Amino acid sequence: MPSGFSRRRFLAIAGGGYASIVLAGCGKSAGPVSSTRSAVAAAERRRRKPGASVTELTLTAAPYTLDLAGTQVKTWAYNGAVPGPEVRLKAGEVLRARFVNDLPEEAVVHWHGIALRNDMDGVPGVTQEAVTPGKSFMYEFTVPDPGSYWFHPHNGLQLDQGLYVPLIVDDPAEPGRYDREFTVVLDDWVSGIGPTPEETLKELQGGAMQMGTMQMARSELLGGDAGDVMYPMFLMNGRPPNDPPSFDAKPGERLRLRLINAGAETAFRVALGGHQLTVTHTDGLPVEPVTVDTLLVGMSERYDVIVTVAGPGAFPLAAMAEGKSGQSLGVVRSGPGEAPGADARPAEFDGRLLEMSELRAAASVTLPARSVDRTYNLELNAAAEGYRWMINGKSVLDHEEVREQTTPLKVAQGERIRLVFDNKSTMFHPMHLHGHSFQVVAADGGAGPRKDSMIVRPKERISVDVAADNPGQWLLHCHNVYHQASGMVTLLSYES
Ligand SMILES: [Cu+2]
Repeated sequence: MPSGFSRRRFLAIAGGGYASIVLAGCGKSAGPVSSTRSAVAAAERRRRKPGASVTELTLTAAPYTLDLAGTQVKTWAYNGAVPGPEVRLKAGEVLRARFVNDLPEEAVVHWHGIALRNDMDGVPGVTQEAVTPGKSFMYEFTVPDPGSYWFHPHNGLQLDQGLYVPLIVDDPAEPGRYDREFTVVLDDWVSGIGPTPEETLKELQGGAMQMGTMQMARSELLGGDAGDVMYPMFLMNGRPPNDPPSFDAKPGERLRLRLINAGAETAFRVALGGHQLTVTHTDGLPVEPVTVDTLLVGMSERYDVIVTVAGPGAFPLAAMAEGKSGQSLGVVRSGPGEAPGADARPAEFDGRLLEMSELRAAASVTLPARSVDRTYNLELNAAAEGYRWMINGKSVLDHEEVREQTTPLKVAQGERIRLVFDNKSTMFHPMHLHGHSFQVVAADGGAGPRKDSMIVRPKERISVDVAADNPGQWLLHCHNVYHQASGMVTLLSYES
């Protein structure tokens, strides 16, 4: 898309179109709170503590050759690694990141799960102009909440390249009841060894389910259809199962594993052979701990788990591509012993599975009880023809047209909003809201976990509550990148 077109659209949203509103002033204006409005700056001022320290980094996205157990594959990466080198800071600090786009196409950076100022959210045509090749953009925002986050592009299908980086925000008051921690990033991989993401999307649009690379993946756990793209490989921390990453520890130690699904189209079922997993955080925020054998991690979701290391020995940390063929693998090593094989399958996969219904937000992050001001139903469905995905019957291919082509979900600052995800399709959708962490409404009406991404299975209806405390224009979309690129996008719009 010519950047001139993009720029014109962006200006319409960010300022020009609402110039009369801004000029009217006097606080009685009505209209969208654009990314450039003073409410966004005011929200940032409330978050920023005087003297907050600043973490600076340069983030370069560029073509990159990744070594997969001796096979060189061409992909794209941040700062010359897949995943990109982990970024760490403390809650309350400021992140100042200069993004340099050395890719051959437009790009941005979206800071997934962070409750940041809207104009730094990295959505092309909505919160900023896309960064053209050779150009750069300075992101600067306060990072308010501790937890496990990550960042990635928000342009087309770029996420199905190697463009992802964990962003870990430490809690200055962390109780630290663990001895070591590891970040574990899962990914479905095709770059350099199969069709490009664009070719894959074309095949999907051509209805090419029978062509061989694509066939129906099935999973009871996901309620049926588990995906359309059969990936040739799955990675853990950028490494294939025949060259797994090693997580070294001592017997009896408590490990915190930060599980991040950076995959574009695959949910993973995770288990550690010979161990149980105590779930402590969902999408960065704490829950009342629940101990299970295995759990499902949807695209863009994060789960933090604590394990007490058995051993001495070498234990498979396996992430099965749910409903598909293959897995990603790592090794928790607490002593000598033969490494598990690439297809090691922990018995725990068939053990006790984490259910969303047993999770409760920790008291420290539970939203205060109050009445709901507005409820929005979001019907998730496929178009009758072609490979098009819809929210409430609307399909948006370009983010910059989301305001025109959907009915934005209007909210006012200070309100409590209920979103009801109603999946009428035959496939699961990991639904993601930008700039907020919602609270899942439990079956008894109580407080479920806080999350920013939520798997909604076929025939499921799931309600989540949002405290509207972060003004701006926020995308709400499916995190299956092929669904997102095929229309499954809408907008939460603060109005004043
Ligand atoms: Cu979807």
